[in-house]
Amino acid sequence: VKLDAALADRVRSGEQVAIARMLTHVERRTAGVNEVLAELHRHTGAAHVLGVTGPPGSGKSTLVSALTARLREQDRSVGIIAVDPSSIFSGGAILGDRIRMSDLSGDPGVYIRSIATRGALGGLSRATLDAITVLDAAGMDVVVLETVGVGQAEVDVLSAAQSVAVVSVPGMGDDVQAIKAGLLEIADIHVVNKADRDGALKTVSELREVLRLAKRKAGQWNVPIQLTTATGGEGVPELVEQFDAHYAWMQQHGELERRARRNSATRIRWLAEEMILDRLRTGRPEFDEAVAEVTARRGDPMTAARRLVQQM
Ligand SMILES: Nc1nc2c(ncn2[C@@H]2O[C@H](COP(=O)(O)OP(=O)(O)OP(=O)(O)O)[C@@H](O)[C@H]2O)c(=O)[nH]1
Ligand SMILES: [Mg+2]
Repeated sequence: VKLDAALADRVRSGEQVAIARMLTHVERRTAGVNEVLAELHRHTGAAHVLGVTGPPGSGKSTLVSALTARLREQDRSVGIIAVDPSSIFSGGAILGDRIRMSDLSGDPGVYIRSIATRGALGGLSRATLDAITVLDAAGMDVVVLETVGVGQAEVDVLSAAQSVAVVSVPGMGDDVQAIKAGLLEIADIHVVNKADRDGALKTVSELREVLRLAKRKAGQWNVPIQLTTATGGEGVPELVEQFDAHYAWMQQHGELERRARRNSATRIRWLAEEMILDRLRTGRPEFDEAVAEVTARRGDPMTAARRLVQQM
């Protein structure tokens, strides 16, 4: 597949076929994809980017599906990126299948894409961030990122989200899983899903206690705890309201701008790191030469490193 020059415009007009093609280019790193992404980047920033994370099987995909249905009732378009259908392990259905089975299938206001990790974590982060760019530029009102909350790369990638919901479920041991997984700091909203099960209120009070101990500073966002039953949709309209309230709060308090800057910094840093590491590979003549030099004591590591960095 080759990249055609009109692709950026077609993505921007929200054409599903163009979005799909562009995301394939993003995953395959087709030659010329960076130029199209650069063009698209200028037209981003309007979408509200949500992150939904939590332990495997906690109901993230079911929740995202219910959330999407609610947003569609409000006539908002939704782009969904599911990072790694890890459901093979938890027995949950792959998000795409879930949506395909639901009323949302064939809805032109919904676009869904799964990105497989394939063990390449750097690649995962980049493809995911670029996918957000594509869906944002395509005019999606809301972009939802579903990632399982295990592994640093999955957590890192959530820094691209503006509002992160961390999903917990009742009865999975003594401690709230979100705390164990180190997801507490990134939660803008806590969701206790499977509220139809015993122990949901106990999980809520455990979370409340943890949040109390974390001692919110004056002027900080007050992290809410939302009970949901994703399978029946209970609590989902309220969750949408929480996301909207968080967005409004960020706008009013300069937090949206602060997160945008953080996101830009992260993206530049990740890309630059990738480029630098690529230059410092065995097989690169200037790198091999430096290695030979230092090994033969004709040069020292610091001088060699400085020279290589300056050459970049
Ligand atoms: N009882 C109950 N079951 C639920 C609820 N939400 C989801 N489930 C079930 O929990 C199982 C896992 O749901 P998924 O939505 O696939 O969970 P997930 O977190 O996306 O799973 P992974 O992507 O594999 O990590 C499925 O069998 C769902 O039907 C709920 O609110 N109540
Ligand atoms: Mg899932």
